[in-house]
This record gives sequence, C-alpha cells and structure tokens, in this order.
Amino acid sequence: MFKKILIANRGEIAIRVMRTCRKMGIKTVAVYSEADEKALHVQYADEAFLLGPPRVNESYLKVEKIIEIARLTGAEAIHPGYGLLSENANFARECEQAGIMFIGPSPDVIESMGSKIAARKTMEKANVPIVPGGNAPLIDVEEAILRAREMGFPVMLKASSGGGGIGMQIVQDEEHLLKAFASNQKRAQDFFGDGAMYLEKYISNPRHIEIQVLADKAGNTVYLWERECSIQRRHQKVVEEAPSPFLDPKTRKAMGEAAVRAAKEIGYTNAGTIEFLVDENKKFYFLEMNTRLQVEHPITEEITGLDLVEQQLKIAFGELLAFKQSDIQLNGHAIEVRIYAEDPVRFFPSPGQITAFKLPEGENIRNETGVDATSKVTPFYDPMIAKLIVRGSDRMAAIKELQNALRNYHVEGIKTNIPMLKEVAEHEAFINGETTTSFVETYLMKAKK
Ligand code: MV4
Repeated sequence: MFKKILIANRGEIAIRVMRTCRKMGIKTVAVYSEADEKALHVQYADEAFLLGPPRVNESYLKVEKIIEIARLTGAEAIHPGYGLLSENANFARECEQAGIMFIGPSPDVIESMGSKIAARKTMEKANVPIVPGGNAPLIDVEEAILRAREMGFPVMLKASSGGGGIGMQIVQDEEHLLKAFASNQKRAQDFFGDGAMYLEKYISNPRHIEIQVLADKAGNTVYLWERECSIQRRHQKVVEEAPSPFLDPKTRKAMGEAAVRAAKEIGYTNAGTIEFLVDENKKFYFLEMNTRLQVEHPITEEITGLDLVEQQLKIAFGELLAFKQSDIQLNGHAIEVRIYAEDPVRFFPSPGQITAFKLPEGENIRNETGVDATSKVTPFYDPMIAKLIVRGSDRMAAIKELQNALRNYHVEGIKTNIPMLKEVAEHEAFINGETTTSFVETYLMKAKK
C-alpha cells in the first residue's frame, strides 16, 4: 500500500480521507491557504504546507504547487476529495506525468463525462436509459423549435458542458424557447467556454437517485445501491438517504445494473456515481456521472459496512476488489444532513467566528466535521461546515435518530441551516417518504413567501 499521500482539499473531507489513511498506516500531507492556517485539517495531518492566499485560484487550485509539494514530501498519490480539483482532467493528467497516482479515474474518463451530449451518446450505446431528447448540439433556434415540436412542450434546454443545474432552463412554449435559446447559449459560452446545447423532454416532479459504483483496474465493477438526494434547494443537496424510500427491489437492481453497464462502457476505475432522474412511474433516466467521491458517500458506507476511501486507496494502488456483487450488504437505513453556515431565513452564507460547537453523540450517530468550537468560518469556501449522519434498523428508526440528534446539535456564533433541517426531519411529507425535488418549494418555502 501507499506509505504517504497528499490530500488536495480542506474541511471535513480532508479530515475524512486522513482518518482512513491513519487507520491504514498511511502518512498524510495536508495543503492549506492563508485563511486555513489554524484549520483542523492542518492540525490533523502528519505534515502541512502553505499554498498561498485564501482565494482558491491562488491556493487549492494551484496544480503545479500541489504537485511540487507531493514530490518534495515523497507523497506517492494525491486524493482530491470532492469539488476543487477532483474532476479536473488536466490535474489528473499532470499528476500522471509527474509519476504521482491520482486517486480517481483516468484523465480521459473524467473528460469523457464532462460533455453531456457525448455522455448521452455513450450511455445509449451501453443500453443505459437516457431522457428522450437530442444527441447532437442544436445548430440554431430554428432547429430547437422543430425538435421541441416533435418532443412536445415543456422541454428542458441544457448546456452540454453544464451540470448541477447550471446552464439549464425549463421551456414551456415556442415563444419562450426563442428567448431562452440565445440567453442560455450566451450563459453557457461565458460560463464554460462552450455554447453547445441540446433538448430533453421535461420530466415533471422527478426524484434524484444516484448509484454508487466501485471499479478496480481489472474491470471488476459493482454497485453499492442507491442514495436518494431529491431534497435540494437551488441544486444544493440538503438531505440524502440510503436506501431510497421510493425504489422497489426490482427497480433498485435494474438501476444498479445500468450503472455498472455505464461504468464498464467507459472503462471507469475507482469510486464513481451515476445520477438518475426517476419519474413518478419509477422510470429512470441517466443524468450525469460524477467521477469523484461524493459529499454524501457516508450513507452508503453505513448501509454496506464498507469504507469507500479505503476502497479508493486500494483500487488506486492496483488491488482487485475483494468482493463480488452478491457479497454486498444492504443493512438498515442511513440519513445525512448537511450543516451549512448560512442564514436560515434568507439562505445567505453566514461566515464568522464559531463560539460554541457541541455535537450530538450516540451509537447511531456519525459526525463529519471540518470545524470545532474555536474555528472561524471564512467567506472564501463552500459554507458547508459539517455533516450529520444517522442510522437505524429501518427508515423510521433513522428519522427518530435524526430528530433527536438535531435537537442536540449546538452551534453558536454563526447562523446555520439547522432550523430548516429540523423542519424537514419533523415534516409529515418527509416522514411519509414524499421526497421529490420539489420538496423544499412545496413544503418549506410557502409560509415564507
Ligand atoms: C431535468 C429535470 C427535469 N427534466 N431534466 C437539475 C440538475 C441537473 N443535473 C439536472 N436537473 C434536472 N434535469 C429533465 N429532462 C429536472 C432537474 C431538476 C433537478 C434534478 C435533480 C435534483 C434536483 C432538481 C431540481 C430541479 C430540477
């Protein structure tokens, strides 16, 4: 196994990765910005090196500097966490060229999933269902109107380089499409340097259900069930759970097998996630593939008993998966909520000095945090400061744990979204499993409008 690795990230995920390294006897190298000099991930690591000023462009995204530190310290591999450089094919390529193992899939595979149009074509070839729609960039607005007429309104206009809700518009009619086409194209061009767009049939009131996969370098590929992440606010996930309260065993198996076909088709290695939209009739459609470890990976760990970071490290080192599909367990139910430093009413980031930080404890509670009672939350990074993960023998037991844990979660000095999380956890619709992408809008925003 690797003797030393560098973690090119910060906050809770850097600490999460280092915890597994410690368990496996791997030394850790942290990197940090001037704003993170006192951060927990710096204290937790065996060694830590300053990258530069607070802004990510001058610190956590400095490819050459990070690789230089890895070389200097003798780190054999780099774990990118999520966000930052985790899906940057160029970074993965630079690592490769420097003789340092990038803990993730190959650069070409990362790149291949960056274009949504190309990904749709690939998935079609692998017999993975995609949302009905186009598989080539729209030439002009006239073509868009023709295609939309064939498909029937409403349609979804999407940027090929988009993702996570950026560069995407629901279009109700031809008149609206005329306007949306040019503005969406400009936005996509400005944002991604690529104005290519395509149309999809609009799926109403869908669920977002994603499948975790693991693939070793010999091509052995397994699925670790699903995570339901439908409860989101402005494309920011709020609550995630595994298994999904919506899926039946047959759909679960069909989605898992489709995800494995998708991964095999592109020669995927390491841990990855295939996102699907699932409609009201339980029909599922490929949406995007995330070529990284995800924020919500812990709920998969809780129901399978696997350590996904350990699996990533073993796969990157060249080990074969030690289990096959039929060995993978699905035990109990797990729920994760994301704790954000934000104003609970206006949903603005709320940076500041934390003055008290008391976490709930219990045998069914897991905390992943990047801060403590002395930390300062700065405005430079993602405002997610911690994750609360609970488990239970079934969904209701997990919900009870969640309700109790949230009551025992105390953060002072900054504002957090804990009041909103409590509202979700106590809400009848959530308890009934009505977890669709319109949950927040339908049940939580009404009273505040
Ligand atoms: C859709 C859709 C309905 N129909 N595509 C949002 C994020 C991006 N990855 C894709 N998204 C959607 N694509 C079609 N054809 C609805 C959404 C969507 C959504 C998807 C997942 C989770 C939350 C969402 C919230 C609003 C819209």
